[in-house]
Amino acid sequence: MLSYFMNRKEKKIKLLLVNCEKVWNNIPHFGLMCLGSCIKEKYPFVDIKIIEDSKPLKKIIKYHPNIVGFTVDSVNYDFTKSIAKKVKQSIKTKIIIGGTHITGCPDSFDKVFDVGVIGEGEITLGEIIEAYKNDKKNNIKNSKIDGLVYFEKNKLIKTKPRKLIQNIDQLPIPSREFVPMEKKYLSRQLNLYGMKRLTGMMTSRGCPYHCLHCASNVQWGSVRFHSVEYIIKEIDYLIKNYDIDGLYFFDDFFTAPKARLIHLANEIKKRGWHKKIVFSGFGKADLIDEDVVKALKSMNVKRISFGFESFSSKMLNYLKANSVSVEQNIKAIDLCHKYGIGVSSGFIVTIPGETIEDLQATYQLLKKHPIENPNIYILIAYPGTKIWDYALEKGLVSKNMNVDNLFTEIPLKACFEFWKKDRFYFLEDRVFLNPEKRHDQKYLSMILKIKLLITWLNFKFYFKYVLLNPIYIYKVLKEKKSPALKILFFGKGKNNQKKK
Ligand code: B12
Ligand code: SF4
Repeated sequence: MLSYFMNRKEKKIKLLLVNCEKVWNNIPHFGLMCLGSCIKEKYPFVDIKIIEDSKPLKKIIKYHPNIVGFTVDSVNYDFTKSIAKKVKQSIKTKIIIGGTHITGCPDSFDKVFDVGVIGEGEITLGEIIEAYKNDKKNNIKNSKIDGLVYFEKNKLIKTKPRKLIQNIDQLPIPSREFVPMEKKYLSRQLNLYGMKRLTGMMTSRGCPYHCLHCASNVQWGSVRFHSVEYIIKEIDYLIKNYDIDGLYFFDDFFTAPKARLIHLANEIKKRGWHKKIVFSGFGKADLIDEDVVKALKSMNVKRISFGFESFSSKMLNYLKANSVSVEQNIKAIDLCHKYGIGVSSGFIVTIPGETIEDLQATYQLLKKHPIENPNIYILIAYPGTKIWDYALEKGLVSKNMNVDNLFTEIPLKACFEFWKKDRFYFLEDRVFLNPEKRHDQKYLSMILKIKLLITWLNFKFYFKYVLLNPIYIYKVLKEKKSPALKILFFGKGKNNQKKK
């Protein structure tokens, strides 16, 4: 009898899903939770564990899984490769890679991984596990599995593209049981708008727009929505299990479709959740009107994030392929403010062809229409995007480059260093997509002027919340060696300090 149970135990496959996280984050990785939940539902013989850690090596080796699955955005690719190499040297295991980077740039696939998963991962990962289980040598390189990339005798093989899951309501609710919600994620809160237990979720996959810089539709191809019933089930699960009081919708634009939003707002009100939970999420300005903002207000949305990118029409039209205008963006700010909803947005600089006048337009309009939580980023070419193709053509990027430097932040320290040393030190190791302006001091100082305005607006917004939350300050200081903080303040993460 004992040997029967031991044999059964031996047959369990240990699957470890890893995010070598770089950004200090209070939201667990959705992709990994989706994969874990799906595999748990369909393959009870698999033991699943998720690790999110910027130093995951010891934990991986100690756990000694049969299969390790890394999730990788471009900024994590080089670091993850180095971890995978050490894992291979230490234990016998199969290593899979999935996520946005390998989906956008399968040609950068490295031999340290056994296979790469391109695109949506739930079904592909299931088939990999079956292949592992059924093959005597646990071979997972299998031409019959769609959506794979791997090396076979030094030749890079890409199998047929994986078809998208059409009805995403079929997927189980991403289970947070695999991650330390209480100990790690829910305890990293800033008490913003009084929220102490904030988390996130997604109500759709993909975006129908085709902005030149964005990797969203590289990843998803087409857009699919969860039904209101599914969303309500997930919120209910989060309230019952984690007593959340804040919820961020990470969809590319959760305010659409309008009918779904209004239906959702009504269901939330019916349950009284608008009195308990502060909501926020992403919107697209061309889809915002008075009805939408009223629905947002009624369900207790306190802040909406947009991608305004630039207040120069020329730059905006270029990046967003004419899908939204500066006027629509300003109108969205005014409408949100009219209903007491805060606005946050990213602004992008170093766009090809951008002039000092374009930057001035952003500076002036932002001063005139201040928003609560703006951010500024340098333009980055992510694999698979149109900007990537442009940069490839100009010889600014390549599939074998060190993608660790594809970081968008302009560190605060740059503002001080620039005046001190008269140079833009943090840009030295970045891809600069507006090369003519790389050494134009006036252009660069205009960027810093916008950065300072943005820092000031954020300071005004966050000050009261930070003051209210000394525990948060303590935690940030405790984690001050974390890669995320280094990137925000100094422009270099722990993971990308060692250059090749
Ligand atoms: C939410 C989000 C965040 C959140 C992450 C929250 C969290 N913990 O998950 C935050 C705000 C922290 C964030 C940060 C950043 N993000 Co972000 N983010 C997103 C967003 C909006 C959704 C991602 C998501 O959850 N998707 C849903 C899940 C289900 O999909 P998924 O994770 O891709 O996983 C699926 C597949 O990829 C695959 N898969 C993924 N991993 C694996 C692993 C294995 C083993 C297998 C088999 C399959 C597999 O299967 C999964 C299920 O189908 C996307 C845009 C988008 N719409 O996709 C950008 C996006 C992923 N982010 C992006 C970027 C650039 C960043 C930052 C670098 C931004 C910065 N400030 O510099 C940081 C880097 C974070 C890091 N890796 O350290 C880019 C990535 C481009 C690229 N090529 O790398 C995207 C695509 C945005 C864009 N418009 O271009 N982000
Ligand atoms: S930038 Fe926003 S609107 Fe444009 S494609 Fe990406 S997610 Fe969609």
